[in-house]
Amino acid sequence: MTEPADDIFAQLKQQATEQLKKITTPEELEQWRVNFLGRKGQVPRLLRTVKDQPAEQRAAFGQHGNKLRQELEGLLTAHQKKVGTRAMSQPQPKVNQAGLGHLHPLTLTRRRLQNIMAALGFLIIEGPEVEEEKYDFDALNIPFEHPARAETDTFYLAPRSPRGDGRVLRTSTSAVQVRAVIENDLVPPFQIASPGRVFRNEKPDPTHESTFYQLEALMVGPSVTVADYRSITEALFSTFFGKVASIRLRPGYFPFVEPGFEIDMSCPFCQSGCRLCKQTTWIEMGGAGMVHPNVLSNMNVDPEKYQGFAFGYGIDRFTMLQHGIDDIRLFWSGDIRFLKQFA
Ligand code: FA5
Repeated sequence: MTEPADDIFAQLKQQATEQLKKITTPEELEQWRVNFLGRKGQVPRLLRTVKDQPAEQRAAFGQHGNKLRQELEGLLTAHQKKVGTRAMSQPQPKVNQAGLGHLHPLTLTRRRLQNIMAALGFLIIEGPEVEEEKYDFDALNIPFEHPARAETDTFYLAPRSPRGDGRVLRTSTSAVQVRAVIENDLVPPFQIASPGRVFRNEKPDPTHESTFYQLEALMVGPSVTVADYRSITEALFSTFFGKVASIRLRPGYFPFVEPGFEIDMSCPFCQSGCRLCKQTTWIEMGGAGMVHPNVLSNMNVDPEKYQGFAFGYGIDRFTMLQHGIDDIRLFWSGDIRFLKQFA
C-alpha cells in the first residue's frame, strides 16, 4: 500500500466524519449516505478502482476500502439513532399505518458473515448473478458433459448452446472467485470472500430452495494449508454463533478442489444431541478443499508455486440455525408474520 492510497482513504474518512458532525436531520443524513456509501457514492467508486492499482497493492487497497466502508456504516447507524431515519420523519398515514420496514433475516446474516470475513482479512468481492458458462463451469474444472451443466439442473438464459459459451444464472459463488482473480489480475498471496445469491433448478423442500445464498472464500499463497482453512472456518463459525466451534472434515468430491471435504460443525446449541443437529452433535455446513491445480492455472496462478483453499457455505443455513427455522421456504414466502420477528 503506497502513501498516496493511504492518504485518499484517510482524507475521505476525515471529509465524511466532518460532514456527519454537522448533520441534524434525517434528510441530510440520507444525502450523506448516498454521497459516501450509495452505489455511486465515493467509497464504492474508490473501491472499484482496485483493478487500476499495482497488482501487489490490490489486496491491501481493497482491505482498507472495506474497512472504511464498515466504519462509515457504523457511524451512519449511530447517527441514525440521534437524528432518526427519513422514514421516521415522514408524516404517518392515519389509517392502515404501514409501519417501518426492516432488513430481511438473510440480509442481516449476509452482512454479519461479510463483516466477520473482512475482519479476518478477506477482501469482499461481488460478481454478477447472470454468469458466463466459462466462469460458472469451465474455469472450475467442470466439463461440458458434467450433469450439473444439464438444463435440468441449471437455469440457462437461452437454450443451452452446443459450444458451451452461453449464460446461466450462477449455480454457486465459486464463479465469482475465478472471475475476480482473472479480471483484477490478482497475484498471490490474496484472500477474497464473496457472499451472493445463487440459483439451481431444484424442487423446493424444507432444506432446499431454487434460489438461495452462499458465502464463498478463497485464500491462495505460497504455503496455505488445510490448517489455515481450519482456523479461518473455526473463527468464522465461533464468531457467528458466539460459541467456540470446532469442525470435522469428511472426504467430499467437488471438481474444483483436490482433496475436497464436506464440513461439519460441532453443534453450538447442545452437548449431547438436539433437534438442530438431529441428535448427532454435528451439523453439516458446506463444502471445501484445496484448490485444484487446473483451477489455479485457469486463474493464471502458477500451481507449482502457489496453493490455496476454498470453501462454500449456505447463508440460509446459518440463518436457519441461528433462529431455529425449520423450513427454508419461509424466507421467500413474503409472510409478514414470519418476517416481523426479525425487525
Ligand atoms: C457447492 O456449492 C460448492 N461450490 C462449495 C465449495 C466451494 C466446495 C469451494 C469446495 C470448495 P454444495 O452444492 O454442497 O457445494 O453447496 C454448499 C452449501 O450451499 C450446502 O452445504 C448448503 O448449505 C447450501 N445449498 C446447496 N444447495 C442448496 C439449496 N438448493 N438450497 C439451499 N441451500 C443450498
